Amino acid sequence: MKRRQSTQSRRVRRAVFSTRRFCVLCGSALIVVNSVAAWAQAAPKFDSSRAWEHLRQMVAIGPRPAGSPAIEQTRKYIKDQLAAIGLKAVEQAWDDETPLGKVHMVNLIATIPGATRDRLAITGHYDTKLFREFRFVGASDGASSAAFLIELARVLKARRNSMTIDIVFLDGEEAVVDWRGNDHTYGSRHYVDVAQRDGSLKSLKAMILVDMIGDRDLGMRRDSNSTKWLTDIIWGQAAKMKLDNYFLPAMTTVEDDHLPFLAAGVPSVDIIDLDYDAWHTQRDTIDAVSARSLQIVGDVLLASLPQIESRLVH
Ligand code: 1BN
Ligand code: ZN
Repeated sequence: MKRRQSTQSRRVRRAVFSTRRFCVLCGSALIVVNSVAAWAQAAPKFDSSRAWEHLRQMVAIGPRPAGSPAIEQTRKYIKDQLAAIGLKAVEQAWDDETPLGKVHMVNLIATIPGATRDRLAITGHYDTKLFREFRFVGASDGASSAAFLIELARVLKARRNSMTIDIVFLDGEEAVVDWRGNDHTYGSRHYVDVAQRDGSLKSLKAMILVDMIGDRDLGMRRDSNSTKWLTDIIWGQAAKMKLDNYFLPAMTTVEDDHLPFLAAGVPSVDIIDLDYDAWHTQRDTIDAVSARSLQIVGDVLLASLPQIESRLVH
């Protein structure tokens, strides 16, 4: 009797145990399924039709040189768009000395939280070069980077980021007169100066710059000034995605907003299409750019982020 009872209770215990094990498995499977579903919902893809609309709106404002009423209007557009996705753009304003006298400039910084305080900055300029002899609206050179960053901010806000991400809209990239001496990269130099002085540069682990990525005939060479490992990750990812006809293996050397970051010791990369025959001409209009080019850069950059994060987060 005793033995029968104990056999029975063993059987019951085994049944309970296996049911429990089944439930535990079931439960964890459910959790996995739910979190995969939440994850899929929470991480939207880069949507170039949204980016295209931002580009169109900024081009419609017209020429947007540093210090102009039109760049003030552009700032309002960027801030409003970021606010609509729940991000606050902090203004970093200053007056800089230029060959044409003092110019009021403003960088916009939107911070997207991540699992660590270590930061990755993703940057681009939103000013256009001042040309008096023709109307320059900078569809690729100015609007493409700003439009791209607004849409990227939307995607990254919904992503689980390993690092804090600063989306930085730089003012004053363009020369006020000529690209020589200090007449260029006002916004990036100012950002790095401030960060060095207030100590926040220490937490900035890398910088990714996008510039002139709208070219409808997109082709971006690797920049020899950029940090090799960052360039390798991004161009390598593009090759894996069979997009190496846009992220070309050929080399070039570019001076741009990444140089002040590199000089301060921040690993940096410039993703730029300088082989753009409308560059600094009145032909840099909406007809010379395409949403598809923005999509390609968005897809490659987002696919590269996990590798960049694992290199930087310990
Ligand atoms: C990029 C877009 N740049 C100016 N507008 C930087 C640059 C200046 C790149 C001179 C190459 C030469
Ligand atoms: Zn330019």
